[in-house]
Amino acid sequence: MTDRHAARPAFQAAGWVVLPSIVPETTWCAARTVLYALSRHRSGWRSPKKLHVEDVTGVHPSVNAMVSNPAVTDFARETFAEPVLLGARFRAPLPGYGEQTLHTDDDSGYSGAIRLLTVILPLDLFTARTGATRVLPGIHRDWSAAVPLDPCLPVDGEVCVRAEPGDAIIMSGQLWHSGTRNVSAAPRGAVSLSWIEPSLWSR
Ligand SMILES: O=C(O)CCC(=O)C(=O)O
Repeated sequence: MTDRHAARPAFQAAGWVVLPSIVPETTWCAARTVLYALSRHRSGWRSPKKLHVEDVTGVHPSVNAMVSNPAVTDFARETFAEPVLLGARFRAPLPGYGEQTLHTDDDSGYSGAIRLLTVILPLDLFTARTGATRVLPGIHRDWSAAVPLDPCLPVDGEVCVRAEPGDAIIMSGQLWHSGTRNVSAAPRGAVSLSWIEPSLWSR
């Protein structure tokens, strides 16, 4: 967990950082209730492994408040010349699921200036038990050779990100990361945002 002033250098060194307690409890509690209800009760395609709402923009004022969180928006403004919020989704891996092969959200071969920020806003505790995100710190290190195909195998150097509802986990699009298996008895929900620098995606 990082204090606000140390967040930028920590992010630059490791490619990820946690901004603690940036969403008020009343906001994330209301958003959590809305998003769990929406993901469970709407019609349409459903995954047996996770609850999800692909686009959460405009669904409720509390969700809008999370999506437009000022601390996250400021972080995007400090990172990019002309930041654009590309998308906001809700995902909650169900008990027994959530493990993923380590991946980057940007093209794993891309080594230019940062052009994608992934922001995860937990709505439940992120711990090793609930299937927290794991990261391989250091965006300039090529981890591709170390990444096992089996998503449950740990990798030397990985960090399991502990975070609480109200925090924001901010990751470079070039950071290797993945969800891990949720071995708790409840879903592990979060809103995730994609912020981009459009000028670096136009070529
Ligand atoms: O569930 C997580 O913690 C990470 C999710 C993720 O990396 C993805 O869906 O691409």
